[in-house]
Amino acid sequence: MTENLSTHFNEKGFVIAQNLLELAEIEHYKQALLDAVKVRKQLDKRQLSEKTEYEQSFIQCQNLWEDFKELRQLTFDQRIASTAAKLLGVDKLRIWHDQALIKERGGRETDTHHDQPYWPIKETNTITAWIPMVPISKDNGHMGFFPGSHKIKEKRFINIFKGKVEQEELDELPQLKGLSPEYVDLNPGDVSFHHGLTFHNAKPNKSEDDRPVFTIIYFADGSTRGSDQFHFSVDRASIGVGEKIESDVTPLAYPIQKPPNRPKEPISDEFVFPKSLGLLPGD
Ligand SMILES: O=C(O)CCC(=O)C(=O)O
Repeated sequence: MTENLSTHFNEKGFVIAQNLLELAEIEHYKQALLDAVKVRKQLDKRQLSEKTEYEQSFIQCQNLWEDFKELRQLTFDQRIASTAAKLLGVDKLRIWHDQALIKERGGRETDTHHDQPYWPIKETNTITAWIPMVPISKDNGHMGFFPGSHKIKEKRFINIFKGKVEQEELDELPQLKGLSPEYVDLNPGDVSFHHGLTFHNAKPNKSEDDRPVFTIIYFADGSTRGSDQFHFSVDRASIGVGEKIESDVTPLAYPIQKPPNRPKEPISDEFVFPKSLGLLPGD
């Protein structure tokens, strides 16, 4: 990885690693992702218009690495994880969770937010790899990042789960003062990385096709639970406030020789086959 990527990431809170993965790999993972989402969403028969506003931004399925072996290879890919570690400037990373984010054709924008307040992790050494399976442009939900917004270390919980976020709420955020989002177009094989404190959003999907994306969220090994806010990544393993977040639900992601086994205690059916959204902050 070049120094330039780190410099860009430190300055702006996001960066694009071009051609990190091969096109043939992306074709393979795209099919694996679509198959996995089909299984996970088999009980959800709703049309886009019948979903909540939050769900109209994307179909979301988390911790696919646990029950889809092919995607486990991607979640624990060392090219992606080593880039994430270098960008954060840490030696070891753990998985917080992975997820599919499929912005359906006709899907609405993703409201402006930053991610860290959704996670009860005290330290803010967190980063997301956003891996598109198709070309991404202004027409199908490209992401926009507020450059430098990660430098203000204050966490602000923006409740995107309840529906459209009002502009007045965003206008009050010190992190966004004087900033406009930088929108990024990506090709399959490119991976974008954003810091957990970087504010971002995504445009609606006005194209004729769904926008399949896979994301992997990492945190620095040694991080601790910061509050009792519910999150499956800590509550499944009964990690208490103040304790180190280390369990088979959030295994080491870098450096490793091979992907880990799935957690001993499987995720519940309610999580795996939700009839609608659940288990998110704000529910
Ligand atoms: O894919 C999107 O539309 C939004 C992604 C996002 O908010 C994230 O990965 O943190």
